[in-house]
Amino acid sequence: MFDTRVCDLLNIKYPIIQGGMAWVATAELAAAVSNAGGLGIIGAGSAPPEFVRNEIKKTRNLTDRSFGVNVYFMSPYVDEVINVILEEKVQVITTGAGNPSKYIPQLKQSGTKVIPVVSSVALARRLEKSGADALIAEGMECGGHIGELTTMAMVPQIVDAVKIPVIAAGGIADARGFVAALALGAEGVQMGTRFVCAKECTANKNFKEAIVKAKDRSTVITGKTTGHPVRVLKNKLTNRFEEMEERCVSIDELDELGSGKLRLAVIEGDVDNGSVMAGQISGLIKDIKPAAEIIKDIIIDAEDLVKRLHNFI
Ligand code: TUI
Repeated sequence: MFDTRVCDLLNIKYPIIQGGMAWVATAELAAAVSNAGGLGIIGAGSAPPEFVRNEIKKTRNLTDRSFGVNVYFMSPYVDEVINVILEEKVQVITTGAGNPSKYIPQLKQSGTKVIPVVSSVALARRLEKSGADALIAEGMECGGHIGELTTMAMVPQIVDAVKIPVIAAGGIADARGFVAALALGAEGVQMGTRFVCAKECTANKNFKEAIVKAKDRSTVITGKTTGHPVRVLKNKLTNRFEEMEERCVSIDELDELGSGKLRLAVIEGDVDNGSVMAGQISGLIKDIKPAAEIIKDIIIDAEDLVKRLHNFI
């Protein structure tokens, strides 16, 4: 059950991919997800290339299975990180916050599958033409950088617009979201916030507990005025951000306020003054459990759910 083209493409048992979150998605988390039958992803974020190479080596020591690296296109090290991925022959790359088209031919030539994150039909079409192997359609329910469309509205439109497999992301944390994504035509899901609350995730426990404590309306979008909207949990930092955005301060001042704040929350555990990037589904997450349990629960519950849905016929 749930054996889709995504499983064949990525050589994985279950079509469940872990989001490649900057600072959060380290070797430990990526290996745990891959060992559990999903696809673990190392988040390169804005880290220098040697850091990324080291995480790849650490992951290889922890798992024999396929894993990937997420490249954040606003990083100052994009070219260097892509070179590391080529040299290390990483099986899969996912990309975010930019268009990876110019790198696709060389990545594919070296055997790396390329799965860009998109948030519109137009970009999905362009990247299919550029040779992407699959796409992650990420709705604005997700944490971190967001587009404008919701998962529910965007996924079926992208599924109809392209032939390559589509993976749904944004607002998914359990079997109900997984089955809903498949009903929309997706052939897999990517989850970020759910895997932050995996036992193996090395993020500070304050960061994980902030997600467990969050409710349905706990997230806000900051940075609408800077052109880089980001979904985070409401806290002192977001209040300060809102107050500065209302005063129409310069983009430089807002960028200055945001600088280093993701690290502050994830590594230092300062969830009051740091940027706690998390999705709207935070309110559904009530526990911290091993990645293998997260995946197993989704698959078992999804099999049950599909049977129950069948009874409607
Ligand atoms: O990348 C994400 N989400 C992220 S990255 C991130 S790291 C960060 N660190 C510090 C401050 C702020 C962020 C946090 N969250 N999602 C994937 C995604 N990419 N969604 C949408 C896009 C996207 C956006 C624009 C893809 C392509 C694009 O441009 C296309 C073009 O043609 O340039």
